Amino acid sequence: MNKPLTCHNYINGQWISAKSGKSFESLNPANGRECIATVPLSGSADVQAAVTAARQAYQSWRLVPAPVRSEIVHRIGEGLLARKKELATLMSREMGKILTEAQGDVQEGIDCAFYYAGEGRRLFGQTTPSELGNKFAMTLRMPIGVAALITPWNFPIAIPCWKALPALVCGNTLIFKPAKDVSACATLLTEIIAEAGVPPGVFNLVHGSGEEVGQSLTSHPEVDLVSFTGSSQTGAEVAAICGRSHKRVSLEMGGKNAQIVMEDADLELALEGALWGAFGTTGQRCTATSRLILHRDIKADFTAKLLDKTRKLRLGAGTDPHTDVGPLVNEAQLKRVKYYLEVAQDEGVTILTGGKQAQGEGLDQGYFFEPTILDGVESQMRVAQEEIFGPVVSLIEVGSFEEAIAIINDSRYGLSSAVYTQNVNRAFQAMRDIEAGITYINGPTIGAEVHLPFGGVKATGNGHREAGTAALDIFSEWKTVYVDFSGQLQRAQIDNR
Ligand code: TXE
Repeated sequence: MNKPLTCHNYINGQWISAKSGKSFESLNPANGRECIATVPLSGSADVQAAVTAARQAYQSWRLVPAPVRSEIVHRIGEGLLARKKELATLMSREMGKILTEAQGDVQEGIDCAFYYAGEGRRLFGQTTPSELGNKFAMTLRMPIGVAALITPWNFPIAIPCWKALPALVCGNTLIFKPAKDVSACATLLTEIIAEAGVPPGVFNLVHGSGEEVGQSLTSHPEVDLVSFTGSSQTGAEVAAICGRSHKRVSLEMGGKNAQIVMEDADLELALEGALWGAFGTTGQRCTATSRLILHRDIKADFTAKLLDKTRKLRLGAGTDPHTDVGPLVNEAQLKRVKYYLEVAQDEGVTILTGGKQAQGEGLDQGYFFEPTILDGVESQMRVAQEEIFGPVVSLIEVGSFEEAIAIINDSRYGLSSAVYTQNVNRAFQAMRDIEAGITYINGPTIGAEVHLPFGGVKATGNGHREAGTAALDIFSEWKTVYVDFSGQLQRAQIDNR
C-alpha cells in the first residue's frame, strides 16, 4: 500500500487546510482498508474565503485577453499530458476504473484543453447590419463572474475539465467542488492548473460534502453560476436554490440509456457495443447502456452470446491490467445496486447471470458486484425506469422497429441512445424520433467526443449542453452592442418607416 496523500484546499493561490481543522479519508474502492488521501472537510467559512478570492480575481481576469487566457489553458493540456500516467494510476486507485479507461478519462481532459485553447482565439460574436443608417451592430461574449463547478466521481478529470476549461477561456473565476470520493484526483488536477500559471483566486478548490460545501456554494449570493453534474434528485435541489436567487445553472444529470438491436443488425458488432456500453466503467457512466431493446427474431441468439461474453469478464482492481470490470465507487453505490436487485426479484425478473456482490480472492475487501443481465424486463418496471448506475443491464423484447422506438422513449431521462441496424431508413427515423441528446448509429451509447455538444433532454438536463462551442453558452453572456455614428438621434422602428 502507498502512503496516503495529504490533500489541501486551494484558495487564492494558497494550499490550506479547512478552517475547522477537520478531515476525511478517500478510500480505495477495490480495498476499503486502503486510505488514498486525507482531505479537508470544509464548510461555509472555507467557501466564503474562496468566493472572496474569486470575486476579487474576477476584476482582473475578465480583462485578460481571451487568447492569453487560452494560452494558460493550453499549458494545462500540456501538464495533463505530461502527468497522464500518474493521474490515470491515481484515478484507478481512488475511483476504481480500469487503467485503460482512466487513461481515456485523462485524455478527454487533454483533448478538452487543446480544443478550448483554440476557442480562445475565436470566441466569435456576430456583426450584422443595423436597420438604421450610420449605425453598427454586433454581439460579444462576456464572462458571467464567479462560477461554482460541482462534479461527480465517475469522471474525475474529464468532467471538471469540461467545465473549468471553457469557463476559464470565457473569463470567469472558479470554485471547484469535487465529489469526496475523488478528492486526490481533484487535487492533482488543481496542481496542474496552478502550475500552468492561473493567477491566484482565478481557480479555487474546496473539498468537502455536497450538503456543506455544495449547498454553501449554490446558495451564496456572490456566486453567479453553478455548473452541476450528478443525480437528477440533487440537480433538482440545486436548480431550485439557483432559481430563487437568479443564478445561471447548468445541469447534467441521470440517464437510462438504451441500445436497440434490430433483426437486420450486424450482431457481432451490436454485441461488442452492448458489452462495452453496459459494463464499461462498471456501468457507472451517465451514458451507460442500462436497457437492451432486442428484436424478438435475434433475441435468443444475441442473449446467449451476450451471456457467454459477460460470464468471461474478469473482476478486479482497476490497477490490475488483467481486469475488465473494476469495483463500484463506494459502499453507498454497492448498496444501491444490491437494492435494485431486490427490486428486480420483486418485479419477477429473471437474473440470467450475476445479481450479487462478487466474492473471491482479491475481491472481498472491495465493492465488487457481478456483471448482471436481467431478462423478461418490461418497460414500466422500476429496473427499466430508474437509474441503477452499476453493472446491470435489462433485456426488453420487441416485435417491431416502431415498438423499439416507443420503448426507448418511454423514460423520464433522455441522454444517450444507440441503434444497431443495417437499414438506412430506420437509422434516419431513429435520429429523428428518439428523444435523447445523443444518438449513435451502429455504435454503443458511450463515446462522447469533446468538440461535440454533450447533454440530454427531459430529466437529464435543463437545456444546456457541455463540450464543443455549446459549452461557451453556459459560461458566457451575450452582449448586444449598437454604435451610432450618425451624430443624431435615430429611433428604431420609427424614423426609418
Ligand atoms: O450523486 P450526487 P451521488 C447518479 C447515479 C448515482 C446517484 C448518486 O445514479 O447512483 O447519482 O450519486 C454534490 N448541493 N449520478 O450521491 O449527490 C456531491 O457532493 C450541492 C449520475 O454521488 O448528485 C457531488 O460533488 N451539491 C451522475 C455532486 O453533487 C451537492 C454522476 C454529485 O453528487 C448536494 C454521479 C447539494 N445538496 C451520480 N448534494 C452522472 N450524470 O454521470 C450533493 N452534492
